Amino acid sequence: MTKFSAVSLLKNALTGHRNWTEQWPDSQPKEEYDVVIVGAGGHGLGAAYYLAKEHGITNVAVIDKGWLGGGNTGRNTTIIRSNYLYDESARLFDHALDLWQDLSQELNYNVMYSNRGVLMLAHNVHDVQSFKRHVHANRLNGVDNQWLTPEECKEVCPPLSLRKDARYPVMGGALQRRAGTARHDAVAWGYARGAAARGVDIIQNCPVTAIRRHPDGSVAGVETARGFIRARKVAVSAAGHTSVVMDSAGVRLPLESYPLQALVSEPVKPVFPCVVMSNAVHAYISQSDKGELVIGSGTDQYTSYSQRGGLPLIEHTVAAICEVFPVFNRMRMLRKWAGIVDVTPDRSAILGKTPVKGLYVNCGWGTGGFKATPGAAHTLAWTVAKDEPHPINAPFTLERFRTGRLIDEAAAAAVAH
Ligand code: FAD
Ligand code: PYC
Repeated sequence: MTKFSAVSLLKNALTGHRNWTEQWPDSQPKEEYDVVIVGAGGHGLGAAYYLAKEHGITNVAVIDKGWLGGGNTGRNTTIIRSNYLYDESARLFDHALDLWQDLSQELNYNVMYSNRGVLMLAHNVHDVQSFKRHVHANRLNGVDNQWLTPEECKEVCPPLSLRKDARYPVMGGALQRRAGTARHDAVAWGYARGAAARGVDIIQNCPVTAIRRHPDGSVAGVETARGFIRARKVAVSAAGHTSVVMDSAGVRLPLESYPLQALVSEPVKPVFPCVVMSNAVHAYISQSDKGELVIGSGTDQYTSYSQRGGLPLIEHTVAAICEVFPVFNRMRMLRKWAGIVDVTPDRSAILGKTPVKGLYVNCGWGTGGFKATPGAAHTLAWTVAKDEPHPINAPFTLERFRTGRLIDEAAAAAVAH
């Protein structure tokens, strides 16, 4: 694997970029692996990377029904933050935020992490009270977050309108300065490259059709479009399709799958210096390095696997954005898309062991799992390697829906559920 450095970039620039070697091979499945991971999104690829790097487990395959990073990893609006309410979430998302800081160096791959700050706007008294509660809870957990007046919000984000007669007047905001964005594809590619360099097979265009179990109940392997693959351990990290895959192993998950949409505008010069989110209006916005405004919407009202999403939601989002940022009124939108997000009843992830020996699951990230990618992957790898919970993922069990020990982040979520 070529190491990226100033020297290698210069050398390849001088030869017209014709001599770069492939970043990961297109592997064919072997008959047997120690670990099979279903889903080559950031979470699955990251788990393979940490399994190889930190636990020395390299006889691993990551299998995807499509191309790697083509699921929600490549469809999200890349917002990274750790300002969740509950202690369990704060630990998990702040662990991820710590890993984001050095991820480019760790992977020798520029994931373009940019800690430009995430500002969550309050538009009503409930928002003000709820966000102030978050600020206090975050600070108790050592997570940076601060309350800003409307005028301070405008200083952070000059395009913001402070019109008092607006349908959604700005009454203040919570700013996490360490939060920001990263380049989503690069995260998948960086982990894929790092995992493949350590011997992991990445198998694309190969749907997993079922999980098979031994007569004693333990996991035996996966049926795929290219035949049966034996595995001592299987980890499922298939986002909106996780419940279907897990159902084939006889494990029912409390998940509902919805389309979540996003859209981008035509590119313009840098005008938007941070990320702004608004729970009340179900809209969030940042500007990509290419100059496009990246705008996120809410989830559809109905469960679906359509990967399109309804137009009325987009219209509502754009109307809200235009009211909060009238300066964008005349911008043209270029394209919209959706991803299928996996939503749990308490809007927190399920990450760890399952009742089936040798079967692990990482799902329920709903509208907010991109930011968790390094943290989820890192702790999932630990759990698969040691067959025990990591102290950080330990509360995120499937069991909690039976015992009632929920981690109820619904109110803290960024978008409509
Ligand atoms: P994915 O990247 O979806 O990977 C799962 C993979 O499993 C897919 O590649 C899929 O092809 C594969 N798969 C499925 N079924 C099978 C099968 N049977 N066999 C083989 N492979 C299979 N989160 C944030 O933190 N911040 C945001 O700003 C944000 N914005 C979002 C905006 C949108 C529009 C969407 C859709 C999501 C957003 N999210 C956001 C959520 C975030 O994208 C996801 O939680 C996260 O990317 C999940 O990563 P993953 O690796 O688990 O899943
Ligand atoms: O979780 O921060 C988030 C988020 C933003 C957009 C979608 N999810």
